Amino acid sequence: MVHAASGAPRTGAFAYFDGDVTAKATGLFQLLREDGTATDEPALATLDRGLARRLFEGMLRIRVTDARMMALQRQGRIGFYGEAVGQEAAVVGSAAVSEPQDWIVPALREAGVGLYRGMTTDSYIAQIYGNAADPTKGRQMPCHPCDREHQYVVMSSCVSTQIPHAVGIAMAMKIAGDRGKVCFGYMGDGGTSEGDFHVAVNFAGVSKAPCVLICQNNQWAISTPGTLQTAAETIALKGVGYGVEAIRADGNDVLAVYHAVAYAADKARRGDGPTFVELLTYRVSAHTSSDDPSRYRDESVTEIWRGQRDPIRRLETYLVKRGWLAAGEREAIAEQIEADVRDAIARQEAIAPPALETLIEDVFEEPTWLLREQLAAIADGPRVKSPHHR
Ligand SMILES: Cc1ncc(C[n+]2csc(CCOP(=O)(O)OP(=O)(O)O)c2C)c(N)n1
Ligand SMILES: [Mg+2]
Repeated sequence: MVHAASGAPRTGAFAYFDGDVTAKATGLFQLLREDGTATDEPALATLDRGLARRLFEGMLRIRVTDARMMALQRQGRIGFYGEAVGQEAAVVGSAAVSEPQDWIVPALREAGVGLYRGMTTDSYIAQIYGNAADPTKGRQMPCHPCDREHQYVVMSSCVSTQIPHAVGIAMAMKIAGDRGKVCFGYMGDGGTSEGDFHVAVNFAGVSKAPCVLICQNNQWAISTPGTLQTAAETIALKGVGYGVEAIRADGNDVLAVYHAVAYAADKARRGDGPTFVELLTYRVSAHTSSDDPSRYRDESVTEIWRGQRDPIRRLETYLVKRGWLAAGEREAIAEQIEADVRDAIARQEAIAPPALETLIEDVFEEPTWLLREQLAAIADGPRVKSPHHR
């Protein structure tokens, strides 16, 4: 919407996309400064109010849901959780670009993309509990959600194995002549050190696959800091090495994320090939509920990202100044989300685990005698009942 018509040079902040290949991969595209002021007011003149509010609501949904899920984990009601606190702009800004016909191949922190596309809170929570309403029948770890209807593929626990899948899906779309569809593949900074990343980006470039590969550079891979992850000046430059255009943007500026990813997705929809987008952000949370980052990093740095660099507050300040968000409205939206999440938890906690027979389903059309015999043996044996399933 704010991009110049095809062929015409872009102006103002958007001229970033017409810059030199290296400049785009080493600079930092930004539309909102840390204090919520616009880097280029005219560039935001045509910003859609509804979109801006959806981005805000989407970020708050992740923030509120994550907080509730972490509380459940600490109470022993779910086994495991990984938050995306501080990374909401990267998640939601990119999700908002995707269209229903697109495919999403996420990494660890993108459950919010699924939720933004329409995965219900109930389905998300059912998958965390692994109950009878869980579409994967309790066979996944918590925090590995999927949503077939919204073309949101389950995340891969093995770092970066999903990137060849994302590129492969895009290559298949191209072979099938599916113009206008994009596959979004996500990864973390640590993911870019894996062989699979390099194989995938290479093939994306060679095949001109209609994909947008998005790296959430949150500067940590569990306890490995960015400085020990790569000697490259930026992660985006790794795309340039494979002939894939790379864009580096401020991952805590949701408007910058949205426009950088929109630029990349428009290009893929036109048939002009892949883009690698590096979104600079910070993992404000622990790696997961099993981690204690105070043992390996200076948490005073984390506090800077949690406070003055918070992506939600940045957009909030801008929206309030533009008259698009009333004072106190944030609290009202957050309360509504909180109520939705609490209701969904109550519903899902009341649902029993998947039926025992589901253990032997989906492998053979007709379960073999051996599986049937094993099931009978389990059914006769003692069963441990979860205290949370009534
Ligand atoms: C192939 C593989 N190696 C190691 C691990 C253990 N592991 C899980 S997440 C992770 C770090 C991932 O870091 P990054 O890609 O930056 O993503 P982030 O967690 O920061 O979102 C590691 C090493 C794994 N799951 N798979
Ligand atoms: Mg990381």
